[in-house]
Amino acid sequence: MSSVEQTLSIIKPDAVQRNLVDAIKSKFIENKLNIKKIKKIKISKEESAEFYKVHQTKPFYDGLCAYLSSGPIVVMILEGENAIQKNREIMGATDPQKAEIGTIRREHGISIDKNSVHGSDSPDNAKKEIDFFFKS
Ligand code: IDP
Ligand code: MG
Repeated sequence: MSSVEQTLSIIKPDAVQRNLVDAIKSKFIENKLNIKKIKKIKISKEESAEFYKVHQTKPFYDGLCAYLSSGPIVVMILEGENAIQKNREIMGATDPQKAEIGTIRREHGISIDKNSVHGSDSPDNAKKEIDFFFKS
């Protein structure tokens, strides 16, 4: 059965700064995730805090919000079969050291906080996160 989904991907500041945007986009395209929309933006600390609100009780929340708003990011809508789960697999585990070989985080991530990419983790969050960045 076919289940074409959309998910939100973010290339985080560490990866944009290191010129990894094209390498990361290629990973998605190779894995049959189509880039439906893409834009490079810089968000405010307040927008970052709103985006990561689900993590507000975590000890790393303040650092996380400061980090995502620290420099330009690239946000994308990815579309394809099982796009949400597939993107999570292509990204790899949150901690680059624990991510499988060949994943974006294993190849490019610097640390658990500077782990190069974000990807929605469920259909509900994918919809919310796509609306957050692309609702006109
Ligand atoms: P995910 O990005 O793999 O979905 P989440 O648990 O949703 O991981 O965490 C969101 C982001 O918060 C991670 O991508 C990472 O940048 C950061 N993060 C998660 N756990 C830690 C931690 O223990 N220390 C510092 N940053 C963390
Ligand atoms: Mg998450």
